[in-house]
Amino acid sequence: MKSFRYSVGPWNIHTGMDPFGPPVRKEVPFEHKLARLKEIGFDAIQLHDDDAIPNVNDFEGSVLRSKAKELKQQLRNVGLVPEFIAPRLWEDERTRDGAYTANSQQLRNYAKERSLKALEIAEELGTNNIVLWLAREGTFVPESKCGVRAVEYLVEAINYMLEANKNIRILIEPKPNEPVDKSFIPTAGHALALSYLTSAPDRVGVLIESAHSLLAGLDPADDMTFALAHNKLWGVHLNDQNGLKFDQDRSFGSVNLRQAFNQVRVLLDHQYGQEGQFVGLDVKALRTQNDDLAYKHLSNSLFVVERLVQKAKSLQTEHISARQEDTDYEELDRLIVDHLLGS
Ligand code: XUL
Ligand code: MN
Repeated sequence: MKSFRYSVGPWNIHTGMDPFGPPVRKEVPFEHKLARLKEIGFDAIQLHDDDAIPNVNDFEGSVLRSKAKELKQQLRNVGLVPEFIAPRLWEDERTRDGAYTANSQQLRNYAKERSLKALEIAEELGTNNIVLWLAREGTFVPESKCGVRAVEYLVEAINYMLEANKNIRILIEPKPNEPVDKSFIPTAGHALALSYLTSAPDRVGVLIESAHSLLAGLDPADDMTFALAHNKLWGVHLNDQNGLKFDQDRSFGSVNLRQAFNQVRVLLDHQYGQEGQFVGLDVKALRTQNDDLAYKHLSNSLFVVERLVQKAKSLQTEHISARQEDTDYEELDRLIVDHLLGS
């Protein structure tokens, strides 16, 4: 019996191409990915607008909607539900100066219109969740943009979406850098503060990705509890990350087991998932994996989450309370490490 409902994106099965080398594995057709993900134990699929409808720029109106309906049937046939749609605003050449925060009004308008397509796809698929990873909203050259105006543009774009569909809710996925040098919304704190500037703060929350918090020098579990305290933790992307480098999307728990444990512990302690939230992964297979072995990062991550659930549930809470009482935190530290080491 699984402890959470799990989700993952089709981009998490990939060819291993990186900025320094070509693909090392075959591209897996979308329908095969779906079947394999279901088999591994996932319940839901995360989708960018163009994962859902390839070349989404080329379609609109009833054609767009009928393609989304076909996908809905395809997902139903496999037994996966859609978790969210995310407009992919970082690949089109019109977003090279940013999307919602581009200096050109015409290009900002493109970003907003493209986002409406994500809303339409979401509506057809039957999900209310729109994820915004604000990939290119930031700077390399500080003088190139006004930070205050950038926040105003972001609020304007979010309000535009909230107004266009009164049922959707927006999950901001903060990340401090990559591909930009300095992001306008680098952390969960910034994302939450931004939510309160919008016209419907109750429909704007966050998705916390472990690696993104780590890249900001923060502890993912702390970002999660901060969002939980605001009742705005609506999604997570569990993975791992070795220090302040590029976004590594390592298998969950593979770098820092205690940090991974604490993410699972806070999710359990605060009944994450009871209102339908999914535990999402955003992990990449190492480039060394051949075609057949390029799914282990997914099954291993699920395995580690479930193992850590067992660890969190078997913690002797009375011992923790006693150490909180007498503030013997050295002993608390030892107790946790010993518990994680097992017998
Ligand atoms: C990028 C990232 C994205 C989002 C969805 O670092 O995490 O894949 O999760 O757009
Ligand atoms: Mn992510």
